[in-house]
Amino acid sequence: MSKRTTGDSEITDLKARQVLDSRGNPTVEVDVWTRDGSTGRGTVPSGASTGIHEALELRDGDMKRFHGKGVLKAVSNVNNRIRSRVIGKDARAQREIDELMIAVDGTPNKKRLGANAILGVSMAVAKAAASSQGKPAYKYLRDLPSYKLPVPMMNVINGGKHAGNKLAVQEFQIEPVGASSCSEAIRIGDEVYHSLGSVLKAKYGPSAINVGDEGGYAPPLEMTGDALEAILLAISDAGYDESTVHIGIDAASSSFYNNKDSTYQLDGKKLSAEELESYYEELVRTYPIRTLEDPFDEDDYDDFVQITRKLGNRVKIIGDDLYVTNLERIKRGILKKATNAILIKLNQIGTVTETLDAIKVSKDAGLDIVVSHRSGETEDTFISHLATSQESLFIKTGAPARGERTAKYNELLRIEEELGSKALFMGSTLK
Ligand code: 2PG
Ligand code: MG
Repeated sequence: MSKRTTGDSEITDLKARQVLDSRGNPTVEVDVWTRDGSTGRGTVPSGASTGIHEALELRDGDMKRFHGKGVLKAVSNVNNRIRSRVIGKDARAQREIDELMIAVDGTPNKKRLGANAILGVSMAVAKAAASSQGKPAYKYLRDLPSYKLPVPMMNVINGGKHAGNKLAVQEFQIEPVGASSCSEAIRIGDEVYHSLGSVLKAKYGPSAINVGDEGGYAPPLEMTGDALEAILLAISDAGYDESTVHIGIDAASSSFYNNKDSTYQLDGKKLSAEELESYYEELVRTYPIRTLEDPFDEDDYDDFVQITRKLGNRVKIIGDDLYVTNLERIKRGILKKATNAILIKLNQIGTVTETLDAIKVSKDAGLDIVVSHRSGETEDTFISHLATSQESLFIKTGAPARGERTAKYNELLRIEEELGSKALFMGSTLK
């Protein structure tokens, strides 16, 4: 298509549709067009272990369609209420457009229009603006002379709500921090992933290499230690050691927390918060665990404070369900020194602008950033650009397997190639 005036980023149209995510659930996709013929597409992910404080994902509830999970209301909100207000705006006016949608919604958790409707537009607008400026999205989001690419945090064993096994811990990750580049880290992570497949198959039989929602293996295990032992063995079988590949855990502990008696159910035991903390300490002593996400329930700021005090000099304590990328909750955590790192998910809050604000405030307070996918994903690669532009320490986007996960890692490979000598690597800060 011949462009009229390159760089004329006035929005001429936008359109939403219902498509499927990686779990086969409906999700919102939005296309935005600008006057110079540029386009941007945003496809919205969806969580399973969603925090109770997240922005609302609007679903139809019509049990005759997609078992109630349709998103036609959200699609219609984009095509009607949002479209008429956004046409004519400059796609570069990200904040203005995001704030307009927040105002039209008018609720604290975006329940009227749906955070899925709003985010689809927000991401599509950012991508259309980048394309209109002739820039890759990472460069449009932040123009830097060089970029530090994130360390891949690859989820190689799935448990919790992402798998049909009995592991309480949701994610066991490998972090190839000792690599010299992001692409080398992806290669190392991939090699360890395949070694792990062999380890699990030999020990637990062929069905142990069936995979969970994020592409990690979902072996029939119950004990946290068994999963960690298998990963340790895989790291050495692949020819690496603990200085090159660290281990991370996302406990997603709200999923095994019982608020009636304030206990946590894992490894066949019922543990108090204090007992769980001692257990984490023991794990960190035994295994090269350097990141620990959501070790306690999403409202237990004080237990986060305790563990950060105890382990924070060696381990990144990451708040995910605790913060839900929400500025108010992040500020509370900063005041209390609840964690030393934060997980960032666009759809927890619902706009690109609020996500960038959350990153800025977190960074200014000295928190490390981990840009993250959701367990229900799409082919969208915006988070690879977001992580690169914000110099996120890690990118958490599942195993190096399944198209919706590899889409993000592959985009990082392309970004690194495009940047050439201007591509640096975050791993060097962690060795
Ligand atoms: C998490 C995420 C992503 P979900 O807890 O960090 O791995 O899971 O998208 O299901 O909330
Ligand atoms: Mg999490």
